[in-house]
Amino acid sequence: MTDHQQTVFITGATSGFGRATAERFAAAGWRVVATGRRTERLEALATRLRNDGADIHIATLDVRDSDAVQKVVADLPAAFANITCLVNNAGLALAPEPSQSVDLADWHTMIDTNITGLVNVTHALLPALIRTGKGASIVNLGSVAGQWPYPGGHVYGASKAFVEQFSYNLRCDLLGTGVRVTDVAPGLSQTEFTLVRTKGDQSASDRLYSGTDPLQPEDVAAQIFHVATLPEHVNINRMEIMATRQAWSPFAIDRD
Ligand code: NDP
Ligand code: 8X3
Repeated sequence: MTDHQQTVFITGATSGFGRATAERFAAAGWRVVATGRRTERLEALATRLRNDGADIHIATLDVRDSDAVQKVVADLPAAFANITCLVNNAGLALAPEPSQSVDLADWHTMIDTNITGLVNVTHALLPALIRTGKGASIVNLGSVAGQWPYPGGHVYGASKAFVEQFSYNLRCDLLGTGVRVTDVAPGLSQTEFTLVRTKGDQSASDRLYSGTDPLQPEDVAAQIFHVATLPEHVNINRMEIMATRQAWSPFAIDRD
């Protein structure tokens, strides 16, 4: 199969990693299915990529709605129905405050999006991916937060730990089908992530990314493209990516 016949299905393609991933695969001649909730952003992306000669199909989609997910998959135009790569990217963090101060609705939104949404899309696309077989892949966006605890990480980090273990368990079940699964786990990355997490606090977002060199969406998109285009006998199980200027801190200790 040559590159230009391959199709990538991306969730959360309206911003950040998802949008950069759509651009990266389109530039390589892949057909792109770009989904997300903000239709006007999908339309702008489609116009831009089509002007560059790409084949792109857009669908407004909230991954939390399993009926809508199934309908988007069932309604894929024939040219976009043979999926080679699923990028489960849609996700968010909310409520950076400690667990004891969090609004329960924010925990539910993260679970519904990062866990339920991701399994909704995976379940709907597994038949197509298995039909593709060798060379197919599922790339799930985990996070350093799935492995490394930090204050205010609570349900967000736990949801990304789910993504990691679900990825490994999928690998077990998909053994023999040719379908690969990777948990791509970035650290500090400059996207709309912090704006969403702080519910629109642009200055908090600017503060987090200023004076350092965070990962950019294109850096992560390049690695997603890399794992999806490795030789078909190669599976990267987990890829953790950090900015060079990010590392770990010592344990916190409560003292008298
Ligand atoms: P952005 O906020 O820039 O992008 C998030 C994307 O997810 C948007 O396109 C948004 O689209 C989409 N999304 C959110 N909720 C839903 C939903 N219910 N249904 C469909 N789409 C949804 O953040 P990032 O690009 O940074 O985040 C992408 C992924 O990477 C997330 O899973 C995040 O947890 C993960 N990540 C981010 C890191 C970072 O530091 N930035 C580091 C590690 C992982 P729309 O609102 O239009 O639906
Ligand atoms: C996003 C990176 O460090 O804010 O997943 O959890 S972090």
